[in-house]
Amino acid sequence: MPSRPELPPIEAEIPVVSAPPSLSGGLPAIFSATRHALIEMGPVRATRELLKANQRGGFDCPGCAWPDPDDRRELVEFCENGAKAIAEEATTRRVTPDFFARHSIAELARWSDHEIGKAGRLTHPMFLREGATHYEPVSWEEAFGILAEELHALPTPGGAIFYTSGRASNEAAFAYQLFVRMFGTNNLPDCSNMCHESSGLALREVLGAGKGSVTLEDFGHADCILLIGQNPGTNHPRMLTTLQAAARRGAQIISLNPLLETGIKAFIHPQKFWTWMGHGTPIATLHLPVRVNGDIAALKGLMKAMLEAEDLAPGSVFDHAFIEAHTRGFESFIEDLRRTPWEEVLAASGLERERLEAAAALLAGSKATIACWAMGITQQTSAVGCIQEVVDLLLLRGNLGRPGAGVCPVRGHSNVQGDRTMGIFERPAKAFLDALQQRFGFDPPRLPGYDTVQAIHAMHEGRVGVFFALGGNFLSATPDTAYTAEALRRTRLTAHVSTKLNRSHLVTGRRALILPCLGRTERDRQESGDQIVSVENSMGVVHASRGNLDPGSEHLRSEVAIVAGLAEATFSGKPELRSKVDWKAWVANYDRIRDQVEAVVPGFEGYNRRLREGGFYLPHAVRDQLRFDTPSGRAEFTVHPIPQVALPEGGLILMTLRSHDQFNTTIYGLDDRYRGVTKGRRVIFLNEADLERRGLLPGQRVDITSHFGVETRRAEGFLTVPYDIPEGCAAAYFPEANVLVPIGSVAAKSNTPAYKSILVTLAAS
Ligand SMILES: Nc1nc2c(c(=O)[nH]1)N[C@H]1C(S)=C(S)[C@@H](COP(=O)(O)OP(=O)(O)OC[C@H]3O[C@@H](n4cnc5c(=O)[nH]c(N)nc54)[C@H](O)[C@@H]3O)O[C@H]1N2
Ligand SMILES: Nc1nc2c(c(=O)[nH]1)N[C@H]1C(S)=C(S)[C@@H](COP(=O)(O)OP(=O)(O)OC[C@H]3O[C@@H](n4cnc5c(=O)[nH]c(N)nc54)[C@H](O)[C@@H]3O)O[C@H]1N2
Ligand SMILES: [Mo]
Repeated sequence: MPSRPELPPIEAEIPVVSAPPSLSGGLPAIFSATRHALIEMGPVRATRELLKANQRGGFDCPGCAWPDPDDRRELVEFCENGAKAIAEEATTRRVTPDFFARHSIAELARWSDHEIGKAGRLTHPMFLREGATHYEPVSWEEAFGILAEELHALPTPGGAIFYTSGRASNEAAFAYQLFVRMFGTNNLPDCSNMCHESSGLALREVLGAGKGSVTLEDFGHADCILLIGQNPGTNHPRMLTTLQAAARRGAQIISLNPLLETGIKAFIHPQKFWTWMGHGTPIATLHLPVRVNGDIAALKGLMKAMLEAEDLAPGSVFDHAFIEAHTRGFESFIEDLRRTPWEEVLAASGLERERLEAAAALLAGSKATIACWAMGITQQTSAVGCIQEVVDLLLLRGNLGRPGAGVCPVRGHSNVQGDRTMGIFERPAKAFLDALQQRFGFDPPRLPGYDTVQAIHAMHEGRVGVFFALGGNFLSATPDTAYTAEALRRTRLTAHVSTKLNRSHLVTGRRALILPCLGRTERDRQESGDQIVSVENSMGVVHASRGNLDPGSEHLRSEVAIVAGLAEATFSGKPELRSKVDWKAWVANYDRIRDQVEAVVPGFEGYNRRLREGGFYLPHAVRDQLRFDTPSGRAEFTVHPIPQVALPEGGLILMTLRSHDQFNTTIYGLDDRYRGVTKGRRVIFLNEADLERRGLLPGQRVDITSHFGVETRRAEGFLTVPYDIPEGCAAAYFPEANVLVPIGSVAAKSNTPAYKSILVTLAAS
């Protein structure tokens, strides 16, 4: 087989499969977290760091965007996966110039993602010359010079793309988008395009605000919590504490998910020692094992059952006063619901009517309901419509803008929400650009830029000279890995600001740069002293983060300093732009950046002061005032058809998901303890009936072919794992399965890759 450096190599070792456990947290969580930390950091550094995560005066945990309790005093806000994320960054291993001299990029590409990640922290800026086989060290000044040279060589500013991953701080993000817009483009794709784009867009359309409308406190008042397409045990472990408290209070929790994820089954808090041996608090009151992409049908089923109850006793289920006062489109919505046949609901959702009715009864009896969701529904072709159906469901009982009720898209990256607030967006609002123009005295570009998928197409078509990334692992996170690799190779220069080595450094433009930066855990010392940065969590709380560890190398620069260096080099021959911002002064003291944010972005009054006082909530019209900033001034009921899936002969619908031992493309280890798979990741989870039907055995290697129109894509050597998953559905891990995701298969409107609806067929390897 020809070598494909863009793909993770097929593992030699055979994964081991056992029954998934029924409990999450508890002793195994403590052991797993501590082991990772000790291996990566050594005992002293490990203990010091783990105790500082999410504590006042410490750093924001890079693990996820779940909020901390407002008083942030409880030591319990430590979690297994947060510990792994910290260990990954605070590792004592180093990727030095000597490492790059010893290993060619061709050799590194044959390493697994796990091995690449374990190599350690990057220490020096590195350069890959045209045609070279090895990276070599460069000075920061040379690196900025190369970037400026390539940027100046572009025919138009639109020939450059500036990607962002969601770990960048508010300060770095604000400086970065300003530089990019002064350079002359809105080509600011970000990881959000692949993540909660569908949520932001759906919520803006129907509620006028694209963010979640609940606070952590609301979970203390909810009667019912809907968890849709989310695996909190693995991806937002601290959320389990919140859910556990709600369950103990008697709140009902309904999970809508093809899988009954272990974290949802039950949870023993890893730090409440006295419950270690107990049975945990049962978390999912009711589990609805929906078919992949069956959520619109399921939601319609829930609402139909509520409508039938309402018809029997008018006024007993729907909140007519709320509907009358605050919404639009109720009648046509109800008409459509009546016309939707139960048979279609049941066939498309794969659920039994009784179960839907039982869940509907819980929803109808709940005085306050919160709906939470994540990638299970945002990465479907009909994601935007599906999220709007979730809103319909809440509107029926007035579940918005009051305690214990509202929408809760659970964000992933720890500052993905903040980056958007700071203007990392390819389609910025006019008001935001006007504010930039007024404050900085330049004409920001007004045409929309490329989102992530458009960026890949543009590179593929040869329209892009420079690809720059502030964090992330673009090659492995994006869909259609082989196509994206071709796209990146057609650029003149790829440059990555990174903490760790990843596959995107190995599949490059004609030339490539690695710019190593400080991580969250590290002290950021500048001219005016140690700096703090700030981040915004999933619930719109802005707070400070301060790293305390010695930097991994003396050559690392902060993201703010790297953006500033890039801006200075790029604008050095352009005094009219040069004079707009004193970049050096911004680096010397980040308070100055925050003063500018305060002047440009609404809600940041007294930014520096309030940050030091412990943080603050950004305003939210729905949450604070029950105000809907839609064109009609009302919340909109909307109608969305049940998606029709045309499976190929013998086909399955495949979702790609995260194991318990990874953070996106960073593979911590080869175990998915919660799903009973260890020592390997190249597996495909299937219903036993589907195995039998295809004459396949458990533990057999299969090749997967994905189908999109006439196009096919292939991934080889996946081990079959019989699993409790609805018939006709399958699951495999991200990023191994990304090569199967067709670049053209995206969500309507949000253009988010449909990572969770890949039509596939299987054949024995
Ligand atoms: N440890 C750890 N923490 C993380 C991350 C990580 O990789 N590791 N990643 C971070 C990021 S960036 C994000 S966005 C979040 C992601 O957090 P999640 O969204 O929880 O992540 P996924 O693993 O993609 O899981 C999606 C869930 O959706 C379900 N699902 C798939 N298809 C469907 C469907 O059609 N309908 C329904 N109802 N459910 C479906 C799957 O069974 C799975 O339980 O986590 C963040 N936190
Ligand atoms: N098939 C499939 N694909 C998916 C998904 C899926 O569910 N299925 N999920 C999608 C989602 S939700 C997301 S958010 C994207 C994630 O896409 P990305 O955000 O692009 O990917 P990550 O794997 O989080 O990026 C990891 C890299 O970030 C760098 N890094 C870590 N910390 C820092 C830091 O502090 N600063 C800087 N500058 N760099 C740092 C390290 O070098 C590390 O290698 O992937 C998407 N891709
Ligand atoms: Mo994400």
